Amino acid sequence: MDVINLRSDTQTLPTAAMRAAMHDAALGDDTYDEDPTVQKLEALAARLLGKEAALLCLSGTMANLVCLMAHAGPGDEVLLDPDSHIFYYEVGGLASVAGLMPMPVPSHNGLLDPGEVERAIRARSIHYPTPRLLCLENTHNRSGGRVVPLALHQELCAVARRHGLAVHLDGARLFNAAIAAGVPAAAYAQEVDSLMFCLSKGLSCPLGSVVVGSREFIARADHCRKRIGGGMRQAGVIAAAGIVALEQMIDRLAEDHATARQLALGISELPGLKVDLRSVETNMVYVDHSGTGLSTAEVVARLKEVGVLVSERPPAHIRLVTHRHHDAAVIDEALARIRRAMEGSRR
Ligand code: TLP
Repeated sequence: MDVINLRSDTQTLPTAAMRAAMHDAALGDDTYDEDPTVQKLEALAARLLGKEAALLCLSGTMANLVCLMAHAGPGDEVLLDPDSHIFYYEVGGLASVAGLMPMPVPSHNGLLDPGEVERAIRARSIHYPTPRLLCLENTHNRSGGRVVPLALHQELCAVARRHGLAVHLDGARLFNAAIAAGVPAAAYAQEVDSLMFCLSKGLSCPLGSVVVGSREFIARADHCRKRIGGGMRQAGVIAAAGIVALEQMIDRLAEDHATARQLALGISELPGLKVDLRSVETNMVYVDHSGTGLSTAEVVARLKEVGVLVSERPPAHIRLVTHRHHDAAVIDEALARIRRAMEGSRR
């Protein structure tokens, strides 16, 4: 039985074109600024997003951290959603490595409210840390891959600017957001001081995330990356796959959105399982399993027995993420297996 792996789009493997490009990549020492393939990827990313410069990092977590460090110093305050990836999943690097003070502003279904953000920005005072940065996330992971509409994104950035804050966008899946919103990714990028996007998710690279910003910001980010041990040598082997991703893999993300919808519609017909179909805007499906009477771990284990791998979002949800390895036929098979697993029958 072939396993259907829907735990994350991070599970994607590099394409044949990526492997060939990695094999053939021209290489040099990137710490000397001498890797031509890294330079090509960074120039391509900067151009695509309408920014002056770019910086390749090893992971999305590293890219976010480098941006936090480049924007703000120990004791400064960062406004962000407690459900954001930076706050929730990045091991507290914000505090432990960058020394920053989080000011949580909760989102509603992945969307921050500009008025609530504005009210959370405190006046400069001897008593308060200095607010320096607003962090945004698009698509918003913990709300089910929801898209922040461009107009709201613009409003949030305007609030930050009015109060002298910089804006960082965690755009791990920014191209999913842009495709779903029907606007160029550069339209989102234009509003922010820094953004990072991941090559290693739906775009199928084995690793790598890219930060874009002004030349001056990227020079600072480069320094911060080095400080946390992220200076690289012949990183063209990574960058080569990234170039293929940007040239060949962006448009097809729409297929993952279609299979996510197919999956969501199918699951919502199964007894005990609930999906808020409005939340399925990109490639993620969060399923409320509370109607089954099973714990999240039990649901995940049952699905694993029928060869469907999903992520736990306890206490009441599992997360399924679609990606290029699973087309509509595989999703039909996944639905059949999920039905069987939830009926309690085993293969
Ligand atoms: N997200 C992963 C897990 O960590 C949850 C996933 O499977 O979705 N920002 C966002 C919005 C992300 O979703 C992720 C990864 C990251 C940053 C971090 O990227 P990596 O894993 O490359 O450090």
